Amino acid sequence: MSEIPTVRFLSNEGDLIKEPNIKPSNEVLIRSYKAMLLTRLVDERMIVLQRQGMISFALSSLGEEACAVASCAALDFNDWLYPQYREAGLLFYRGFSVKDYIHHMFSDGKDIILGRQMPNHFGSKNLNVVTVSSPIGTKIPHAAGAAYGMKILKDKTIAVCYFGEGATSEGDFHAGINFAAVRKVPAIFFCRNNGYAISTPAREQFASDGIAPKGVGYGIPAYKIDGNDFFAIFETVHNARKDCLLGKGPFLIEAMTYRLGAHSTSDDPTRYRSEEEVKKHWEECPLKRLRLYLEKQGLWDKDKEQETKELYLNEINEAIEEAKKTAPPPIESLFEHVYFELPRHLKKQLQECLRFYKKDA
Ligand SMILES: Cc1ncc(C[n+]2csc(CCOP(=O)(O)OP(=O)(O)O)c2C)c(N)n1
Ligand SMILES: [Mg+2]
Repeated sequence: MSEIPTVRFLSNEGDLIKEPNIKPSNEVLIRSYKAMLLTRLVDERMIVLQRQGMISFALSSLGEEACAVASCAALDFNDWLYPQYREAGLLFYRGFSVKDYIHHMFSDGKDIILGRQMPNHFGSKNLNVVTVSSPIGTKIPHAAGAAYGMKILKDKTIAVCYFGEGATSEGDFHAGINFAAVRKVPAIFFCRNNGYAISTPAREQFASDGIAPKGVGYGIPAYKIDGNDFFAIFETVHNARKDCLLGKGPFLIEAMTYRLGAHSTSDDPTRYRSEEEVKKHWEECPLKRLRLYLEKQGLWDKDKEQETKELYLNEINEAIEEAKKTAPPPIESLFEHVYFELPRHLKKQLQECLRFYKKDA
């Protein structure tokens, strides 16, 4: 069995065990910590709102926030991102507003994708973030194809595709990685191995030693990293991006992390894993590790933490109040943005819909 060492720099106590070669600036570290904190606070509120019946569904990135944020911080703004659904942090890092995010979670009339997706299936054309789709793994061939386009056009950009370890059991993973490898495209395939695909533990999903050896099988460089270590993610993604632009891509990165929360609001993890197991993984919490590091460097303290939390919670509360008052998307919007001219059969369906709506009003 192939042995790929795990890249790790940051201890659970927030000390650097060894110096990374590529280190983010203090400004990037603080911006990233804030994006991780914001992700956690928004996620917490969304789960409560779902329990109160205000929104239909919610997924959280609890314990995995560093994967999206540290990787995004190491990229260029023009790189295209293909997230799964636990990557809200990359939107916040790129400047997506809390209001826009919460309108999306409410699927209301101000949701930029007009309620056409489930909550947590965000996207932003302005921020080069391709909208999440529910079928697992489908974005892997899309990212490979987009990166091939970038190569042909000689763009100085790359595509980064995020997915869980469960997605690697899909055919799309193999088709996408193989295509990307053969065409030597500038892409990073970033796998968050959080130990579970809903209730199925990783040990029941594949017989290989994790995901990284699968990259070796397809002939591409593969890394295994501590996915809760901001510095390990930042350096690995930074180097992989640089090498992608030199024609040495694609890369497969397996980030070892842990899903501290439930899969989604439709899941009860107490049915398939113990509290002791979860408690043990809290020690590796990526937010705590980065906060302790920042505190030890004199870049953060209790007052800043308190002020930032208050600021974000106010922003979240305001956004929720606004979303509660926002009407759902107009029924006509269901028929928009696909055809330049609406075909006859859809015109008929639209008329029927409007008739029903009028009847209800
Ligand atoms: C093709 C497909 N099969 C099954 C599902 C149902 N499903 C939704 S999430 C999920 C687990 C995915 O696990 P993983 O890729 O490890 O991501 P994680 O949720 O752990 O972040 C499954 C099976 C789906 N959405 N799409
Ligand atoms: Mg998983």
